[in-house]
Amino acid sequence: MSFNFIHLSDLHLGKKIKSLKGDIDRYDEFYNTFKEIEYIIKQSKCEFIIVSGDIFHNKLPSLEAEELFINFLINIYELVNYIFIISGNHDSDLKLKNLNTYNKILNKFSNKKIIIYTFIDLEEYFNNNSNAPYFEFKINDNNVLIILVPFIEYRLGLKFHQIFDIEKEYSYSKLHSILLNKILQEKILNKNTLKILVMHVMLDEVNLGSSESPLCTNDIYKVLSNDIVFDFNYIALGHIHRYQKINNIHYSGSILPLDFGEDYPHGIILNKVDHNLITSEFIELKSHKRLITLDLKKTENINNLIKQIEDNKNSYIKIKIYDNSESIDIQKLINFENVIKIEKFIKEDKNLSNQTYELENQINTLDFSNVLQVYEMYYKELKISKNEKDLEKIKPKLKKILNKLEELINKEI
Ligand SMILES: [Mn+2]
Repeated sequence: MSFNFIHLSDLHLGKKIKSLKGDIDRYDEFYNTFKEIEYIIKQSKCEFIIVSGDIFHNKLPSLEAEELFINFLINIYELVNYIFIISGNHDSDLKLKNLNTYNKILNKFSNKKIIIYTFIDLEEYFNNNSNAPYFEFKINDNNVLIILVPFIEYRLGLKFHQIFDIEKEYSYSKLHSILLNKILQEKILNKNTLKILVMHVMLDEVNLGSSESPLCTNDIYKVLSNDIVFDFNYIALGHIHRYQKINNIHYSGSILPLDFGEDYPHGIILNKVDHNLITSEFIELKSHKRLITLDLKKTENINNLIKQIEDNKNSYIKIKIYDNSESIDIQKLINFENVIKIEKFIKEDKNLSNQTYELENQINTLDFSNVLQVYEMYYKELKISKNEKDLEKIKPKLKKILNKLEELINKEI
């Protein structure tokens, strides 16, 4: 007997786009995207759904964001038997646990289940042996085992070093491997069991999607695929916003583009299981707007640029212009409703590479009142410094950021 399940991730409900016309709320796009997903769930007759983290963009989501998610759960509740959810780096564990209240109410009327697993549960499991991170159930004659490992903040991961009495120098990646070993130890794995692992991590070989939090895509957070593979039939990952598949490891990506770096297909993964053989299909979601970047260097002249703005009425547009570009009537560009961002690049040092040039411009226009933005710059800087030789030239600016950062932190404390 065969059955289906769906894997989705990185919803980031409540994420807004900053624009020169104010913050753009994307409630309608999220709403329509959920309608699309609900339709796919209904059509494909799924047994269960996996959501691998980052439900809400903010730790304190707005009422609208919460309403979107609760309505989604209610709408799919009768269509599937189980909904598995883990927390991602953007989620507040307590906020997600609160959703269990709705679950309890819904459970009164049926025996379907929503299982929400956060770091709090994982800690409890290893401390008190309660709240196990695995769930076993039967679908017809098939045994299914789901293992849920929520996002572990680096600093909090150190707690497990004490619990297991493992050496301090164990890496974040090794820690995941040890956790999985401990969890799997308790299971007698039957050959006929379909084994699925759900996690919110950055693998060493991924292709980043652009708007993942820079704090959590730092090298220390890298997990080696060899450390987590074991013999799972399907590994359902979240955290990276670009859909990708490495053997049996799947990132479904974010359900819609979250910033201008994410102009690529977004969707969910529909899986058909037949005798423990899984066939996966990426289904693209289309009810969101695209976030398009138009670069005057590429469009060559202003007339082409304007034509492209007009041709893409239903997209959000960012325009890149340069100090050496022909004199441009910026107000005329801003008047187009779909133009929401204009970036002007000023090249101070002609020998800088384009990447460093962009970075330098970002530093020049940086608003130091925003501590988080300062952090982001710092980490972006770290990433670029590895493959760029001209770091020396922007080091004074980096120093400026660090000084400012120190100043801000002192003020905050
Ligand atoms: Mn995410």
